[in-house]
Amino acid sequence: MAERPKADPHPCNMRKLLTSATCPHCWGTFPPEDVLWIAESPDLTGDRKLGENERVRFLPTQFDDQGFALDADGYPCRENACPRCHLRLPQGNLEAPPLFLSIVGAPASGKSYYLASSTFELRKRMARDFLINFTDADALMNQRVRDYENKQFFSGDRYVQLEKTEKEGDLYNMVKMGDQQIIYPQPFVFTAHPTPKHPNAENAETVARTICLYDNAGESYLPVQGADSADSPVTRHLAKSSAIFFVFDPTQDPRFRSECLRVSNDPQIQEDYASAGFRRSPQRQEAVLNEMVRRVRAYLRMRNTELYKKPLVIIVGKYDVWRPLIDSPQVDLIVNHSYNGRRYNWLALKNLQSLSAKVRDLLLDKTPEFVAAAESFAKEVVYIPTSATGVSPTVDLANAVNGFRSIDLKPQWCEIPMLYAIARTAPGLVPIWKN
Ligand SMILES: Nc1nc2c(ncn2[C@@H]2O[C@H](COP(=O)(O)OP(=O)(O)OP(=O)(O)O)[C@@H](O)[C@H]2O)c(=O)[nH]1
Ligand SMILES: [Mg+2]
Repeated sequence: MAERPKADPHPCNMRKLLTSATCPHCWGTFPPEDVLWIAESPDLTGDRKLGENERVRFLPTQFDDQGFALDADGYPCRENACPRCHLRLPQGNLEAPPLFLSIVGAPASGKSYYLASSTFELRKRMARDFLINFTDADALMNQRVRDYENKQFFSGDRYVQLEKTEKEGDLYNMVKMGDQQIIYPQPFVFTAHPTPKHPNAENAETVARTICLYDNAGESYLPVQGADSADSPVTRHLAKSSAIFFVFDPTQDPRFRSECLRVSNDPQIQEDYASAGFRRSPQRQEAVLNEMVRRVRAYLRMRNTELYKKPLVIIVGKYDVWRPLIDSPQVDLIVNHSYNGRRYNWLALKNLQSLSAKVRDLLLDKTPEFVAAAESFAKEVVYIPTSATGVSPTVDLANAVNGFRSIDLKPQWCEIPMLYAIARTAPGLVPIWKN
């Protein structure tokens, strides 16, 4: 019998890998050939960092014909793990450069709703408008954000609400590093790569990105002892971020609120908001921004006067409440133009900048200290209004919060902050129309 041609066994020789990969859990960097494999055999359990219920992590010595590692029981394995923290690692993290995007904001500012609406919109719009496949790098790791999306957009005419993000629980992973138990936040990882009709389809390998997002509890961003520490480094993704999103909630500022009361009946801006079940941050939003600035400067060893060089996007949320406070809000942020004889969609930079200037003027009027704090930290600050829901939450007759119905939701501009961050920091994926 003719001998079967031997496939080169090591997976690193079978697909194009980065020279250095970054773990989305512990942010450690390592050469992809050091990646661990997770045993498939049900009998191989117990990991010194993750505990006895986790399957064994190992550095393989044997591979099957297709390049998959074989565990000690001879089972071909499919899943990888970080050599530093041993947590599960999507394959995309070995293949496409990571794009970390941090979503910062005070408690109840709307981070979780924004996250769900933005990923839900991006899944549709990236494919339809920008010929980009935006998809889960690992469906299991993204389960929480998929649950948020399902609740928000597939609950029909039932009233639903997203729960407050907790500071502990199943959104965190415990890892034993030496003698210490470290708590890492669960990352949500997406891959964004050109589809065959994208103008950069030929360069898919170089322009593709692995996008890493987190849903922190607002309390983790407050300037209080222990909110982020060596054994609970829950906001240290800030050090890796390509762009920072700060979710500013106008309904949490008394100066904005009195203006909003003229134009909206949203229950969050009413006197009895707490008895209806709504929350507000115990600290002012500019204090939360200043604390973020302090952490970023410390992690990146920046001097106090040094400007942050990556984009700081101020997401001014709950736009449905304060929309009437800026004039001519109708503007196209995505435009269609031709390139090399074919028509494509572009992010309209000039329109975005003029919208940003209007929102900045409003913030400067109502919360000048917030604008000053943002602009004395980052060189590039852009203000983007978004509404995760397009409508206000409802309360029932007994004045208890009902939440939202999927059939009523009309998110506005939730995809724009990420499109902007991708366009500015990952060249070749989302085109920018500059005129
Ligand atoms: N009107 C309006 N309300 C919103 C919108 N997005 C969120 N909310 C309300 O804001 C409240 C807080 O939203 P969350 O997304 O849970 O806030 P968060 O920042 O994740 O809060 P933590 O998890 O505590 O940090 C919810 O009760 C929602 O009803 C929006 O686009 N419009
Ligand atoms: Mg939340």
